[in-house]
Amino acid sequence: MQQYIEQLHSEGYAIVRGFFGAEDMARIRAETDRTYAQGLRHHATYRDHNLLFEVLNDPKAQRRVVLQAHWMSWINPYLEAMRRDPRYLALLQPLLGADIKQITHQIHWKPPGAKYTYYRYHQDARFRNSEAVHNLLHGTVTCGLAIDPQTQANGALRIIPRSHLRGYLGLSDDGAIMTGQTPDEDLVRVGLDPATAVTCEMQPGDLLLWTLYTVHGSQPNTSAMDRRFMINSYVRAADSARGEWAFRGGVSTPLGPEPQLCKYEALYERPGPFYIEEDWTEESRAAAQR
Ligand SMILES: O=C(O)CCC(=O)C(=O)O
Ligand SMILES: [Fe+2]
Repeated sequence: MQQYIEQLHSEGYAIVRGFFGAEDMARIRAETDRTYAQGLRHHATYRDHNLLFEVLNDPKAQRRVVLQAHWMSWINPYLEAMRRDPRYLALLQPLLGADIKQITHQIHWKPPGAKYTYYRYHQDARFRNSEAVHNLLHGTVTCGLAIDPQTQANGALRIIPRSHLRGYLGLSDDGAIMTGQTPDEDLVRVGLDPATAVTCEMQPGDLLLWTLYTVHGSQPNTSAMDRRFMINSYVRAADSARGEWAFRGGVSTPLGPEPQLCKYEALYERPGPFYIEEDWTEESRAAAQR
């Protein structure tokens, strides 16, 4: 584990090859497909407490697609156990200690043929409540599990090495994150060299680690296959008033009876369930102006 920790600290990312084996991945693929089908039952983005399905009527694919699911553990016992699998503890304990909470639990899809499958360059620190989560650089690790092979063509995550040492840079702060690709000038303006970007190509079962300050994004899926990716972000419990327990005193800890504040800050005021009609695509913004 030491080599991953060192690389995470020095480069801002590391790839653990073969974190989950072929049998685990077959089941994870099946549960991911089940989650997709559950999302597709909704006509638009749907929230119920921390559970979220981001659903879009994609203008290019001309069909409904699911782009993200959040906290699917509330409806999926297999994924609920998997998010706190002992292998995550073995990986995370040297970095975060034995008391670990989880702030994000997400599956992302990039359905083939869809238009909105890119992510502008950003730092995930923007998605944290900085009053409630501290020590953002060293108290948190985000883990991205390759469900499908992650390739240049299907929009694998891209990382700018050592960008995590630059503090918060404000990239893509002006709006939604999936609206296009970051122009090179935006990176240059904050002192980053676009040519240094690394495309994190991975096989199913590989795990990418990155920090909340690591600049990352991804290109659209131009291939005929999906790009399924599971993101779990863990935090040292002592640094965070947010998150669900994953490991408490080194013991894998299931979800309790009530959801805890994670990323959705209006959990108590507006728990749902409700629908959110999407308003961030070019098409919906143009329609709203007419
Ligand atoms: O799925 C991706 O390519 C990137 C997602 C991401 O960076 C995020 O949701 O913060
Ligand atoms: Fe991100």
